[in-house]
Amino acid sequence: MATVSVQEDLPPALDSTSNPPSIFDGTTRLYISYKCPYAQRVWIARNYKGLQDKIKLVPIDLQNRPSWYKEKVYPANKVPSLEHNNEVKGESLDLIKYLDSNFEGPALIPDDPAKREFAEELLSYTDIFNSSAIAAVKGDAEVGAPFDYLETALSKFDDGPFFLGQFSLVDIAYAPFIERYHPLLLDVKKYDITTGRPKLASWIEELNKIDAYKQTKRDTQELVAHLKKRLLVRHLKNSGLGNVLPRISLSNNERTGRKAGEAPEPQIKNGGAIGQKGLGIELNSN
Ligand SMILES: N[C@@H](CCC(=O)N[C@@H](CS)C(=O)NCC(=O)O)C(=O)O
Repeated sequence: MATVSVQEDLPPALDSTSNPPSIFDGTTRLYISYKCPYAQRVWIARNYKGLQDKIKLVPIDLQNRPSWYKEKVYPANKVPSLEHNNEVKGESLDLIKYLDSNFEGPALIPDDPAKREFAEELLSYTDIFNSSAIAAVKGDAEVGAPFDYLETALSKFDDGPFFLGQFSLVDIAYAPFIERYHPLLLDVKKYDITTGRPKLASWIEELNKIDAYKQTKRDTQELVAHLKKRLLVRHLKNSGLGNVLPRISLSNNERTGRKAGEAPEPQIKNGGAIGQKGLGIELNSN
């Protein structure tokens, strides 16, 4: 279903020097980090349901986090979290369901029981998918398996290009991660997850036409550079060189969430550190 496209001016991220919003004043707030794929899920759901005026985005700079976030908003100190009806809730998969059940806008889950059952199966696979894909990036596992799973899943319903045919919360759950793994695996392993997977290729193409998602997308080069930078930092830490690492400063883009090109991320030239076994990578990068 088509939704009204609203192009928002994205607010700058709040950091340790920022005052808190007036918490529990009746405003519904979605706390995110512009670079967090988990937060991105809820951001996409909010946009798709056309809730831009009802749910205020509050981006947080996780690397220079305001202390009030943990103290007053969300003791788990993670994003995403949603302040609604004098309560704060977390966990991205719970939140996308919560938005769907408690707010107006196009439904994110179809009524068809078979599709609902399949949705649960696919949602419960997301963590396994992520660990398998991370292991693949690190070189600890065969790259293809998690993406083969998605290709097969995309063949189940043929009334549209998405996991349940029409766009749903399952697509939202996977989109931010595919957005990262696709270019990262191309860059690090020269592995194209769409080769030999026509359904996945078409899913990515169709996803990129959804405004609610497009507005949350990070610049690809910036994402890849950021993830590689984290790989390198982790590698240096693991090799005992962490104490000589300079503090990594955020680019302007990272602070404001502005799209790419305006202040390019420094490129990591040390390709040799990438892809070695045992390198850590967190796609839930701050
Ligand atoms: N299971 C959580 C994961 C959320 C998460 O790990 N968020 C990261 C950023 S992408 C975070 O807030 N990290 C901060 C920290 O762990 O201190 C969800 O699905 O919402």
